[in-house]
Amino acid sequence: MKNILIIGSTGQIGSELVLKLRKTYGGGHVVAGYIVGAEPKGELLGSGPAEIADITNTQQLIDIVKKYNIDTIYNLAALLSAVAESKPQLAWHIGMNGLVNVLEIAREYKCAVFTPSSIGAFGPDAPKKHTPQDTIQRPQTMYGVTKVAGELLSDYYFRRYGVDTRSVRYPGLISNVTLPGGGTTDYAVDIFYSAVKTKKFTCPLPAGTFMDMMYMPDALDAAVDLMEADPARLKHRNSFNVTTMSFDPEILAAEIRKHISEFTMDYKIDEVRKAIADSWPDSLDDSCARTEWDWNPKYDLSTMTSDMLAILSKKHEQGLI
Ligand code: AKB
Repeated sequence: MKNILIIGSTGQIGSELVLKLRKTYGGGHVVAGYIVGAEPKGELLGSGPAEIADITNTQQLIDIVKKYNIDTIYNLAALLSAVAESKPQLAWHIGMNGLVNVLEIAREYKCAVFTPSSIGAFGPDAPKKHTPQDTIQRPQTMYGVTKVAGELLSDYYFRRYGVDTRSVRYPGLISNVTLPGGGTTDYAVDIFYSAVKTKKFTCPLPAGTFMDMMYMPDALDAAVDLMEADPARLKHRNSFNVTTMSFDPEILAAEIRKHISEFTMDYKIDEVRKAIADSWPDSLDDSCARTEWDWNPKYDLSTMTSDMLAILSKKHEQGLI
C-alpha cells in the first residue's frame, strides 16, 4: 500500500486528487499537505490526515515523510501563469527551490515524485499545432521557465539518482469544485459559472485564441495512471504531452448555447493573459502518452460542457454558487 503526501492539497487539482487517492488507497494513507491560510475544509479535512507542508520548508517536509512513512509525493505547489508574471521571483522560489527540496527528500527517503508541467512549457518557437512531445521549448514566461527547468531537473534526478520522477504537461483544467485562480486558461472555467449565474460572460481572451483544455476527471486519471504505469514502458518521464480538446472562446460559447440559448458573450481583453496565450500551443500531440502508458481520456468538449452545466446549475439552485 502506498503512503502519499500531496503538497498543495487545497488547490484546484489537489482538492479533488486527495479524495480520489483516498478512495483508492484508504484515507489514512494520503496526507493532505497545505499552507497556512489555505487550510483544508469539509471532506478534505475529515477523510484523512492533514499537515502543514510548505514546499519551501525542508524540515517540515522531512518530518511528514518520516511520520507517515511517505513513498510517493504529488508536488502540486505552484503559482499559475498570470500570477507568476506578476510575482516572478516568488514563482521561481516556489517552483524551483521548492522542487529541489522535494527531489532531495525523494532521493534521501526513496519516494516517487509527480510534478505537473504545463502547455506553458512551450514558447512561441514551438510548432503551434499538434505540438510534438519532443520539440523546441523556449518559453518567455516565468511560469514556463520554471516548468521547463523543472522537467529537466526531474529527469536529471531520475538519471543521476534513480528517483522515480514522472510528469504530464497539463493544458487548461476545467472543474466544478475548486476555481483555478491566476491562470491564462481560467476563462474556460469562469465562463461556465457566469453562464449558469447570469447567462452572460465577458471574455478576457480574443476570439481565435486556441488552447488545449481538459476536464478534471481526465486530469486526475492522467496523474494517477502515469504514477501507476509500468516503468519499463516509459521512454519519456518529464514530461508527457496530454490533451483532450482544443477550442477558442467562440467555440466554447457556441457549445454552451446548445444548453442555454440566451447565453451571450462580449470581450474585454486582458493583455497580459493574451500575450501568454499567444505564446502557447494551439493543440498538443499526446501520442507518446497514449503509447507509453495507455493515456485514454473520457471527456470531449460536448460531454464536458453537459456535465459542467448540469453540476453547476444544481449548485446554483442550491445557493452554493
Ligand atoms: C495556466 O493557465 O496557468 C494553467 C496552465 C495551462 O498551466 N492553467
